[in-house]
Amino acid sequence: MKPELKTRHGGRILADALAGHGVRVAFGVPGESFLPVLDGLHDLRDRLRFVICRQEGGASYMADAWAKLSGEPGVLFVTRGPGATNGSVGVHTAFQDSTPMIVFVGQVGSEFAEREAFQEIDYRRMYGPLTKWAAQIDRAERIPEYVSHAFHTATAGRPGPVLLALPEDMLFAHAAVADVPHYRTARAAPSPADMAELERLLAGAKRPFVLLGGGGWSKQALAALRAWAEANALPVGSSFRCQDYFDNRHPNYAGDVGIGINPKLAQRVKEADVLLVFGARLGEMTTGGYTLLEVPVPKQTLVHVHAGAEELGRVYQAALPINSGYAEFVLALSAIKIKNPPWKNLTQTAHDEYLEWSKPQPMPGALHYGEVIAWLSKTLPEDAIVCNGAGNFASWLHRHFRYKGWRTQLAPASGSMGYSVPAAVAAKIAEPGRTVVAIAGDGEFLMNGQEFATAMQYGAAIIVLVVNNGMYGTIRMHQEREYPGRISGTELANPDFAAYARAFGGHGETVARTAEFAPAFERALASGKPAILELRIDPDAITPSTTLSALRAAALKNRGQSPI
Ligand SMILES: Cc1ncc(C[n+]2csc(CCOP(=O)(O)OP(=O)(O)O)c2C)c(N)n1
Ligand SMILES: [Mg+2]
Repeated sequence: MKPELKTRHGGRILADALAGHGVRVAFGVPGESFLPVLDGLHDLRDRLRFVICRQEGGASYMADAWAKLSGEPGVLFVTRGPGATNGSVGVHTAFQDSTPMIVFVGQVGSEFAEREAFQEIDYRRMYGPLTKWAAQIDRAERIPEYVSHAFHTATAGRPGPVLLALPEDMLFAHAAVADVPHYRTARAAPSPADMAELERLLAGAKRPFVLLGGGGWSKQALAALRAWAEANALPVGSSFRCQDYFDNRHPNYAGDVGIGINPKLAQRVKEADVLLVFGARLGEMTTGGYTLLEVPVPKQTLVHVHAGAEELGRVYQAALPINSGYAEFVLALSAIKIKNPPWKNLTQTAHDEYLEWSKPQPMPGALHYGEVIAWLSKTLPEDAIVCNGAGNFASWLHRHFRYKGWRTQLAPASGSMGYSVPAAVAAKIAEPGRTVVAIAGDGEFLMNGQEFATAMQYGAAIIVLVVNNGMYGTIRMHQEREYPGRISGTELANPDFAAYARAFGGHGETVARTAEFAPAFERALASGKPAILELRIDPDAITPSTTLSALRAAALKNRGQSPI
């Protein structure tokens, strides 16, 4: 049967194309550059929700968080020039985090192209290094083809963002075109020879270690992986900000291989004889700055499984590189069972060491933030989603919170600030029945605190914890190590965060003592509104295990000076 040709303007063709690929939610900030798209979305408003944000940076993080949670590409609309520049932070995050995303950006009409017309940018050049593919649709009748190409590229191999620029005259133009069916992503699978070699390497191992991470996993694939790790008594670690890939309470869980790694775990990874890396890229944060594995040929026998062929051998030469999708890989893996593995006790020790490491340590001040995280870990429902961006406040969360299931963590492996609030808004819109908590620093929060208005607008009752130490603490920590006592560019004067919440119509409270936290959290939940709890912590408490004053004293001692 011949596909039906329908005459529509470009904006409607685009909206229909998105709906055809299963898009239910898009994020963005409107611009006059894409009015026909807004018009097309108006026709589809019962099927495709356009979530309007307050800043494109927030919108782009929402698209990333939505994609992480749903497994489908996040869709973002931004206007030309200023919208495109504001939105870049979430696109970079999606690139580093291997998150599928499709970005649509307005473009000047072709009649003005290349004059540096109002807000004109060449997006192919600007977004070239931040995307898997950046292109421009010049003819309305080719929209279905470009959009289909975009979905296939964003989801293929190592997932990532793609960008399509939309010249204004192209969107206004009418064309008679047919819609295309839903995209279908091809996945590589391991060969029987790959799997036989993996089995042989594992059978000869004494101290193997499994490291999980990367984009493109699913709940089902991880459940099968877990069953396999159990059957083979293997210790499993997660890469940076992928801590929800393996239930942290599971006796095989060994901890996260990221920033602030447990030194015993770092040693374990270094001393592993066979290192089974499934999905992680082995980036700077996961390799302790490329020290846990030697570049380019690691001492460990490296089995590196990745969905993107170009990631194999990028830094490390694996003894056995396998290019495969994870569902396909885990299916083949389940046939491998080592009898009486000699490493059983090591697996148990690894978990015991994780439990010991994740216990809160003493900390100065009346509000013990580590105890707060431990309380949340015990009290929140198992499927609660916890979102965070970059900052030292996150190290308590990563260390003391036990992530219990797939996609209970939304956090940027790109180490980007400002992610927590927009990610939480997107998560609550995606999954209104789940408890969603954003954990932010005082610096991190105000990078996208304006999206609290989006939470209000869509009734997304998130709970934001603002961990206030009055500074860009992470940078201050590095400063005290490198230039002790010379505070420069790291102090912050903050607003009353509880009053900020109330100004938007939300629930706001300030917490200054450990015992005040649980009742305040319960009140925030009971309010049914988006809420902010400001946690006033002692600024000296800079990480879960050290203080600023101790760092300064140590740095001065190293330089042969005494503390001032
Ligand atoms: C978008 C962005 N800008 C700057 C940085 C550099 N940076 C990393 S952490 C940090 C400070 C975070 O401050 P805050 O949120 O208050 O957390 P704290 O470290 O004080 O706990 C900065 C400026 C970054 N990672 N991302
Ligand atoms: Mg701070």
